[in-house]
Amino acid sequence: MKFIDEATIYVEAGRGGSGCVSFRREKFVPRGGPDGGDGGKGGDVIIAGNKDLASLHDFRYKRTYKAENGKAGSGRNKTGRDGRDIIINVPLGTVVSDRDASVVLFQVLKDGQSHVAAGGGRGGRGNARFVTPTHKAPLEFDPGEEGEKRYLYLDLKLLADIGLVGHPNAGKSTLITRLTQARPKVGDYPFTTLRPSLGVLDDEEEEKQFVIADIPGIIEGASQGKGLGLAFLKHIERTGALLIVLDLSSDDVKGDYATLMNELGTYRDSMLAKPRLVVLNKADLVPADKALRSKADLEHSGEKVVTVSARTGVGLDDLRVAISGSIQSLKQGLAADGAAENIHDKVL
Ligand SMILES: Nc1nc2c(ncn2[C@@H]2O[C@H](COP(=O)(O)OP(=O)(O)OP(=O)(O)O)[C@@H](O)[C@H]2O)c(=O)[nH]1
Ligand SMILES: [Mg+2]
Repeated sequence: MKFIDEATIYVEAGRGGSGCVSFRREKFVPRGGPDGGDGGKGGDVIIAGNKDLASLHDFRYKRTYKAENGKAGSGRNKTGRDGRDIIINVPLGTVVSDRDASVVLFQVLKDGQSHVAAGGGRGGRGNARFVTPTHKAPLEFDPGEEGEKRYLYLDLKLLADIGLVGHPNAGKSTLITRLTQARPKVGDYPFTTLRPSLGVLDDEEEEKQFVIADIPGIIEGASQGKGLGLAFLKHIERTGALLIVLDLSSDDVKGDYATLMNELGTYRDSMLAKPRLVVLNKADLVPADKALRSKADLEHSGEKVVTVSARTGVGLDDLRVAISGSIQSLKQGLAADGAAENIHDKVL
């Protein structure tokens, strides 16, 4: 099944109920005072975060959402019932914009967080409201107000603390299976991963958890649309840190690194500003001196480097420690900035 992370929907709030024109009828009172009630408010269209959703797949089939209209008022000053709201559930990380995606309206980051995407119209006033000392039997009333209607563009950007980036086949998915309980497909061919997935890394010492995102591999020219392009990078756009995964058995590890950095920077400068850790993977396939040389090269470029074999497990403990260290310092940096504690709040 294709992973759906974009959708355009149409939402329409309910219109307000009409006000009522009515006069009291009582025995022996041929024409009582006005008693037409107000109309009820139209229902709102509400967008709410739901942690159990993982994609925008549902929106392929249902694209129009209408809330109920308010009911008309009635005699005896009875106000019409409000229209029922409609709640649209979206996965956490959904960014909601106007139709052409030019203005971000809000983003949904927490379970249960809700926003009114289209407000219901006000109910109209009944004739009882139009009474004045000189106008005792009004026939006026307001029709209900129109509900808001608009197109919305939904863009899912997964929420994770750490993003894995690397060329296809570098071992990103193997790595996430070793660090977390996530089980993405692993294959000895490029572009095994076709959709992003998330895993949770338990940091037992700090009693914290980090969410790691695995995305499809990136190749040279990805910014021009080669391979799967850079579209999946949006899922790690909001992560606090990156793990750059390189294959030690490649002929040109440093060149691979340069290509990746170039593609990341082309996508967005901010990708290169994130704290990162370089993971040299597949150490089991190369002689120790080659691994050491690659490590020294990259350290020379100012990188923090950890050498591992996702297959044999060598170096994974060091990697866990390094991850937890870099995330801790990131969190401290954010706290010092007076920013929110949770790095999920550091968005856009
Ligand atoms: N020898 C060895 N093979 C590895 C290691 N890590 C991963 N592999 C193998 O490398 C191949 C690619 O692994 P994946 O984890 O699918 O690579 P990926 O980076 O997720 O690839 P894409 O999803 O295509 O981008 C698989 O055959 C893995 O078994 C390692 O440390 N040593
Ligand atoms: Mg993969």
